[in-house]
Amino acid sequence: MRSGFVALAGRPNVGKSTLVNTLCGGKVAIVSDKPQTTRRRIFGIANGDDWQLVLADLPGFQRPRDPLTERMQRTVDQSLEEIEAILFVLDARERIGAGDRYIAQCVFSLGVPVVIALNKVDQLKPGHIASQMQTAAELGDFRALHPVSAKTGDGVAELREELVELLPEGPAYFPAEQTTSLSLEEQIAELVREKALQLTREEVPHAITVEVDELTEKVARVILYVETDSQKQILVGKGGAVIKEIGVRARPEIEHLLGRRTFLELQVKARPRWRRDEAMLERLGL
Ligand SMILES: Nc1nc2c(ncn2[C@@H]2O[C@H](COP(=O)(O)OP(=O)(O)OP(=O)(O)O)[C@@H](O)[C@H]2O)c(=O)[nH]1
Ligand SMILES: [Mg+2]
Repeated sequence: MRSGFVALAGRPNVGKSTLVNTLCGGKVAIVSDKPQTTRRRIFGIANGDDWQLVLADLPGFQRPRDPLTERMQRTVDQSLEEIEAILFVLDARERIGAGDRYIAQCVFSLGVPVVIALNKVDQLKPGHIASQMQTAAELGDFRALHPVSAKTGDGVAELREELVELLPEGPAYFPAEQTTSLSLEEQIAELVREKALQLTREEVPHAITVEVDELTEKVARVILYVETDSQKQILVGKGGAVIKEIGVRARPEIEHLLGRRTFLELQVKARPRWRRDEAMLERLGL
C-alpha cells in the first residue's frame, strides 16, 4: 500500500479547492469565484485499490491583514511541514507573476518534490497554454508539470497518477469510505457559506462566517454571522429574499449529505469585528 499527504499551494482563487474535489471525485471543499474562500485546512481523501492520497486543501498564500488572515497564513505555513509532496497550482488564465514567484521561493525550498498544476486550461488556445507552461517551468526545479482543467477534469487523472507515484509505502490514514476530514456540522456550515458567497459581493463575502447551532434528526439550525447591520440587511435581502435563496440552494446538498430530509433554519446575526475576535476564531476552528 502507498499512502501519504500532499499539500496544495497557490494564490487565492487559482482553483485549488476545485482541483481537490476533482482529484477526490466528489465535493470535499467549497468553491467560489471570490478569493479567500478556503479559510482552513481540509483533507480530501482519494482512494485506489492499493493507495490512499490525502490532499491538504489550503487557503491561498496572502499577506495577513487581520487575525483571521493571520491564522489562515499560519495554517498554510504549518501545513507545508511533514508532507510527501507539494501540488503547486497556477491559473493559466492569469499572468504568472510576482505572487507566484514568491510562493515558488517558499515551496521549492521545502525539500520535497513539487508538482505544478497549470489549471484552467479549458477554452485556452494551445499556443497560449504552451507559453504559460514555459513561464511556469521557470519557477523552480519541479518534478512534473501538468496542464489541467479542474472544471472539466482534463488532465486530472494523469496528475493523480503522478502524485500517487510520489507516495511512499504506508498505511491508510482514513477509512476508505471517508472523503473529508470535516465533521457533518462543519460540512453543513461550509455548504451554507458557499451559497452565501454566491449571492453576495464586494466586502460582504469576506465578512461572512457560518456556524451550525444545532443538528438533530429533523432540523439543522444554522447561524450566519456578518460584521455590521448593513451587511446583515444585505444577507437577509428584501423581504428575506437572499437568505431564502441561500436555503433553497443549500438544502438539497445538505439533504444529500445527511441522506435524509431536513428542515434548514437559517438565522443572520451581526457580530462586530468577529474577524479580530481570537476566541470566536478559535471556536470556529479557524
Ligand atoms: N474555467 C475554469 N475555472 C475554474 C477551474 N478551476 C476552478 N475554476 C474557478 O475558479 C474559481 C476559484 O476556484 P476555487 O477552487 O474556489 O479556488 P481556490 O484556489 O480554492 O481559492 P481560495 O480558496 O480562495 O484560495 C471558481 O470560480 C472556480 O469555478 C478550471 O479548471 N477552469
Ligand atoms: Mg479554496
